Amino acid sequence: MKIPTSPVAWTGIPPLVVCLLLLPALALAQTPAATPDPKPAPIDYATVQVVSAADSSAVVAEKAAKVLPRANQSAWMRLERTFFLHFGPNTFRGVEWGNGREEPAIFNPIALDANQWVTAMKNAGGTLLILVAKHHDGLCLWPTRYTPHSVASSPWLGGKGDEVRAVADAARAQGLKLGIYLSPADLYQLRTNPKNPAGYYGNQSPKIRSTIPTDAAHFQSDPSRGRTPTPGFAGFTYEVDDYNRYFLNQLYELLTEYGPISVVWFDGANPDPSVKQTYDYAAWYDLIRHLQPNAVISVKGPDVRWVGNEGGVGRTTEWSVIPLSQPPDKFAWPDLQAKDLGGRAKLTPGSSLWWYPAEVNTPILNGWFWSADKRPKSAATLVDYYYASVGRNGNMLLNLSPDTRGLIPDNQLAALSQMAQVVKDTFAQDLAAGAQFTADSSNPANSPALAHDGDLDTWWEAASGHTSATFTLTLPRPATFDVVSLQEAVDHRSQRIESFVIETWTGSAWTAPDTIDEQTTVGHKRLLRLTVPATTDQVRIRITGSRLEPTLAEVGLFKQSLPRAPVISERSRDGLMTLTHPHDLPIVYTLDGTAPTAQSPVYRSPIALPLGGTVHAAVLTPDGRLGLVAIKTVVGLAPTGWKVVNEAGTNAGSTEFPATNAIDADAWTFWREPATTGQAPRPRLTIDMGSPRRIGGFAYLPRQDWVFIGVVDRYQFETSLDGTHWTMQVASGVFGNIRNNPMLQEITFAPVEARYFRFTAVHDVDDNGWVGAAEITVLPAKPDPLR
Ligand code: FUL
Repeated sequence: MKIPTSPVAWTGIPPLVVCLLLLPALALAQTPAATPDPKPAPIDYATVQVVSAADSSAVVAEKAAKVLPRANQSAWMRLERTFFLHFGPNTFRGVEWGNGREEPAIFNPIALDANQWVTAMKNAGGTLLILVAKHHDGLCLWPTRYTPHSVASSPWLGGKGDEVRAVADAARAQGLKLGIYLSPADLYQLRTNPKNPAGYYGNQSPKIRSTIPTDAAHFQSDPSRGRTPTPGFAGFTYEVDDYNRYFLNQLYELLTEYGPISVVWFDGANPDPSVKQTYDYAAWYDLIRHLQPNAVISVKGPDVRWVGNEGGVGRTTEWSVIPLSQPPDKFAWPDLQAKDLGGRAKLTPGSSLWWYPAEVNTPILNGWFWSADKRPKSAATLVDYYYASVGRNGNMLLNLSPDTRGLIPDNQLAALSQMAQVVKDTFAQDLAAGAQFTADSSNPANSPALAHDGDLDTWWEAASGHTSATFTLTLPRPATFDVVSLQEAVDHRSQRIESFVIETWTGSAWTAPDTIDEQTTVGHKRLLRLTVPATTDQVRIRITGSRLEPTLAEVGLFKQSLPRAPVISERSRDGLMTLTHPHDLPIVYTLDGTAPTAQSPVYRSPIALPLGGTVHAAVLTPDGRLGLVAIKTVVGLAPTGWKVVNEAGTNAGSTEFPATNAIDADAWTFWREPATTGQAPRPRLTIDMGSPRRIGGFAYLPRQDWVFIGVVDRYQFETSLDGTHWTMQVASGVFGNIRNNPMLQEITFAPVEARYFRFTAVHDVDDNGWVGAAEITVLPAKPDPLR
């Protein structure tokens, strides 16, 4: 709770802060009278609008179409391509989540080079870098005054290193903005951490008047004793408990000692929810608004919304105007994962309409922290990710992972720079340049030409009263394109377009070419790829549904610089994979890990990979060029001829989510059983592989539909040669971060001969009452070099 006095010495609150502090007042101003006025007051543009039961559907639509972004959000949306960087103790332990018991000594990068990180991002078109300053393990990567558990206690640079400083300096030098990730969950500070018995997290300390920044020497004894604030910044007073005071002091250090901070990213994840700790978000937000008023507060905060998955895919219909079930100052910013977040059906009475744009975060590896066995995604996947984030009205937040040297390895850099080159080449030439722009109706001040002047603050707008429109581009000569770029004037007119159709002129008729995505929302930016390129001299955008007069701030036509990658199928139960491409061009491929060339074998029939492996594939164009390379790695043995010999669980034998789904080589079907707790035996699957195999690990794939009912986060794994005598291979393991990133989990152990294996589901994420698996397989043992 903030003590209701203003900061100790704060001057010059910028208009944005005033606007946020006045949110409740704004909300009230929007509540209509109980008896509908025959001539309702005009609806003004505002940063929040409240839907009332008396509103007609037209009024609701108008309110939604008059919600504007705040200034910090407008600046953030224009950044589009942003980067994350995860590096810390987890990198050195090869895990996704730490436990808070790590010794700082583990953090010892011998070649950490923040310039290399920033250069990689800058070269890839990056505009901003969000640095993990403290992950859930609690080790602070800057020399904080408030705990010895920081880089100051590590051997890195003799304890003199400051990763945040190194990154802030490099970012500033290269013109990249800086954001900070500070994990609210802190396992080092956890009250139950044997390594830190005096931990603050969940220690049930009373809320007391605390000055921020607190004098570190009096942090516990008299927190009202502040230390001298950083020059240029004020001090603050809040009534908070020990952990919140600790957190506020950390925020204070990060927000006052490293220059401008553009993003503060609060993660909702918590690896150990058994210890309860309340986060004083109101105080945190207040501190941020005062110290860095231009920053956005992301994810667990009011400015930027987590898109709802870590897989790099935004919704094909992505609204930035989101109905909150409570006023913004009461809303708890939960994860919003439903398919439709802002469609008309969601704009129900009582909801507060709020600008809350999506951020699509995904790691370049199959995990956030580097480890030797994690593979970078292919450039083709990263290009798809660009279209599925920036191209779907969201910002892209791509994570890079330095290795234990403190350098981003070459394989990540290669995928990244190829992706950036493809995007750069594709958007280098706008084929709409020189076109004539017309519309069937226009507001006099918003002519069609304004949709192609390179300025997002000028726009075409349909004439008053029109909610559909046809906007036509007449090109000086026929052009071949396969990407249409649309942008609405969101900063001035909110997000309005609900549906549209792209059409091309064949010379005698209009046709609608096939696009990869549906044609619904636009927002800040929409990039639509055509399935195959179109050649024409006239293109029109037929806007078929809009909440108020539609706008277009910019329109462009582009040709992808490289043909799309072929699609590599999943591996069948028989261990076979197929390659397809809509263009019917020849596909070349390799299986030895190298990139294909024009001389590589041409694909003619399914490829066998029964022991797992990696397929690289690309189309060959008639002029001998290679398209984007698809890369797919399949892990473990194909389950050919495998049988479920036992399913232990209360639903055993059920045909709804049968056990065979876990060994059917189909990632989209899954096995499911009720979870058990306490002393009850845990659900377990026993599989017979038919013959003995030498194995060195197992892999677990949770269900892939981003529903978490039935996802296991703790397991046991055992093997047997005869199905009677069992050897425990992994006593009890945890799939770290599976809740947020439900990807394939690979667990290795010392090689063993086995014909049978059994998987026990010890615990389910979120305690939601179900366990299950989309697939379970075993990893063949690596060849023993001594044999
Ligand atoms: C998740 C965390 O648990 C991951 O480790 C990672 O930091 C990701 C960005 O957010 O919630």
